[in-house]
Amino acid sequence: MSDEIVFYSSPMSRGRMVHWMLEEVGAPYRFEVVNLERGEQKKPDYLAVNPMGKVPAIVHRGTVVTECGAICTYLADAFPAARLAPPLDSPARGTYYRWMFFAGCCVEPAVIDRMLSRPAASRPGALGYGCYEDTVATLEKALTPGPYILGAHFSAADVYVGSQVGFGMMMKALEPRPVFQEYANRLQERAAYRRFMEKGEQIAAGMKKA
Ligand SMILES: N[C@@H](CCC(=O)N[C@@H](CS)C(=O)NCC(=O)O)C(=O)O
Repeated sequence: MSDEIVFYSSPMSRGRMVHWMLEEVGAPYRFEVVNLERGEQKKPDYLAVNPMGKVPAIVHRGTVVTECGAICTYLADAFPAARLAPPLDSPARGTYYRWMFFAGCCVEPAVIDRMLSRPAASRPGALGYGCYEDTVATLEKALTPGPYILGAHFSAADVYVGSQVGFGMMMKALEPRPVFQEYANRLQERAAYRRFMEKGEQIAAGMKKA
């Protein structure tokens, strides 16, 4: 069984989070471009990998993993030498899961709803994230004083939360509070972040030429 990670993605998609994570992990991976504009995500070959017809997805040691949060969590555990998750018996493990899930279940839908100017819910209590204001205030508190969401140590949770923060501010759907800006700047200085950006740009340029 191959140990290589096959990474299905498009350079201008949520797959960016996983691409960054793969660079943090440092394990060999093969980027398989799924061209969303050409609808390749809905073709049978790819639906056999992810029946949702969405990117990203990875295949590693014969197992398919989809959902950015799940993939980042999986990779941190599959490659412990990269030290991107607190040990299983550490109290920080609970905090780590907490913000991983908060990013996917609260930050992402709150930011996307704001980006799409979706009307406020008539019953905010029925929404997993409640309301945008509470979600953003909770996120700000979690990132204070930092420098990372678990405090002193960078982890996969920063890849996932930090990607949401960077994307939200870029789309003007997340208020550029100083805490968010400083956090995003700090993360973007990482060597793995720069590598993934450079590789992503090269892949995007190749797609334009093809
Ligand atoms: N919940 C998924 C969302 C994935 C997703 O929505 N991907 C978008 C790109 S950002 C996609 O593949 N869209 C193409 C489509 O739905 O046709 C995750 O976190 O991985």
